[in-house]
Amino acid sequence: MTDQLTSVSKLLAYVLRHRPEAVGIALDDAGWVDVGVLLTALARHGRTVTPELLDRVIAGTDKQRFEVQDGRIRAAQGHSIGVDLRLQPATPPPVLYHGTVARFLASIDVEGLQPRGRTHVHLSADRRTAVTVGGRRGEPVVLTVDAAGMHALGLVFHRAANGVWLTSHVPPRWITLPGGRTLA
Ligand code: HQG
Repeated sequence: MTDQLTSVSKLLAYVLRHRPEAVGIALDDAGWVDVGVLLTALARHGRTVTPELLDRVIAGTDKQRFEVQDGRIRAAQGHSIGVDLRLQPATPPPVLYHGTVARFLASIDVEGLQPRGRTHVHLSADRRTAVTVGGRRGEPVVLTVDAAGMHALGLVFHRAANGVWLTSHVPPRWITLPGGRTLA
């Protein structure tokens, strides 16, 4: 992505996941806002984004962070504000991955994976994505999650429109460290 696309993508992620009020808009309870309302609000705050640029950001990000439907836009996942994306519960692949860093492991060992600042724990079906996610914070450590075991026990998973897997908490017993050690 070009610097311009990345910068607009980050701005949209901030507004649509975390702080719509920063540009004076409100999201509906499923996280949507009218595209025209969003662009007008951004322009009013000195961040003009043309419809053409918006289209390029939506199409061109490394992962499909934004969904557009019927003239409305929302972030596909990653929210810290309480939206209900109305995703159906889904059967996850047997194994999912979570990228983190070594300094969080002692706490994860005790608490499992917590959503922290977001509404859900984020998991990926492929290890490579988890390497990238963990790598945002330092040397990545990829945890393996026994999603089949969790699902069999009735713990609920959702798959966001961009393929990211979401769940509310991963207790330690379902987590395996890179060397094969199981937590808890
Ligand atoms: C860690 C990005 C201590 C967790 C990515 C992570 C992703 C704990 C951090 C998406 C913990 C939360 C989400 C515990 C979890 N004790 N640390 N009990 N439980 N953690 O950013 O998964 O590029 O909220 O390991 O690509 O890193 O923005 O979650 O390190 O898909 O589109 O607490 O954000 O997407 O950090 O990333 P985050 P994440 P975008």
